[in-house]
Amino acid sequence: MIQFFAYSESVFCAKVRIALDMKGLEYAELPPPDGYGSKTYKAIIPSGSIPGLKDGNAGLSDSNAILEYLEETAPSPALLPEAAAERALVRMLMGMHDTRIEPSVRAFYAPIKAGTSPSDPCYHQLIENMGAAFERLEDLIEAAPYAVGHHVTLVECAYATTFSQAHQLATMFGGELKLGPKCQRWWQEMQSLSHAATSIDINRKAMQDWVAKFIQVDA
Ligand SMILES: N[C@@H](CCC(=O)N[C@@H](CS)C(=O)NCC(=O)O)C(=O)O
Repeated sequence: MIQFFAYSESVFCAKVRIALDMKGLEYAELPPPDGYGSKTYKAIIPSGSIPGLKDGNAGLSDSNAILEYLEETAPSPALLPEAAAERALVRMLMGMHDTRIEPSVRAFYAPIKAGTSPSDPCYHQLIENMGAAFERLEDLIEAAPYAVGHHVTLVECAYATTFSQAHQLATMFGGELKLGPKCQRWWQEMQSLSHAATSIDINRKAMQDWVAKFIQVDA
C-alpha cells in the first residue's frame, strides 16, 4: 500500500491527500519517522521533506511532482484537462500557489512561533499582503465553476486548504481575507467538494492546535 508521510497542518501535504482521496487510492498516512530531515526518514524519502510518498520502490517528494506522478499512475478520474493550453494553465496556477500564494500565508508562521502578541500591528500588514497575493488570482482563474473550466483539476487540490488557512489566520488576527467575486465563487465550490472538505477540516483543527502552542487567540 502507498505510504503518505505528512503533517496535518501542512497545506502542501493537504494537496497530496486531496489528490489521493479524489483518485480513490488506498494509502496509509503517517508522520515522518523521527521527524522530517531525520536519517530514518531520509532512508525512505531521500529529500527528507514532507509531503513524501512511498509507492513500491519510489520514494517521492515535492507536492507537485507527487501530483503529476499520481495523475500518470492513476489516471482516472483525470485531474489534468485534455487540451495542452489548459494543462499549462493548471501547472502555472500550481506554480503560482507555491511561489506567491502559500508564502503570503506562511509569512504568519514566524511571528506566531516567536510568540508575537495577536494585537501586534504586524498581523494587519500580513493580512493586507495576503489579500494582495490572493487578488492576483482574480484575473487568472475562470471560476466556471472551477479554476480551469468545468472540471476539478489539480488546481483545486493545491488551493483548497490554502484558502481555508488564509481565512483562518486572517480571522484569528482580527481581520478578513478579502476576495474578488471570482475567487469568492471558486472558494465556495472548493468547500463543497467532499474530499477537499475533509482536508480543510483536518488542516483547520491542526492549525488551531499549532497556533495555540505559541500564542493565545480567541478564534
Ligand atoms: N516545495 C515543497 C515544499 C514542501 C515544504 O515546504 N515542506 C516543509 C514542511 S511544510 C518541509 O518538509 N521542510 C523541511 C525540508 O524541506 O527539509 C512541496 O511542494 O512539497
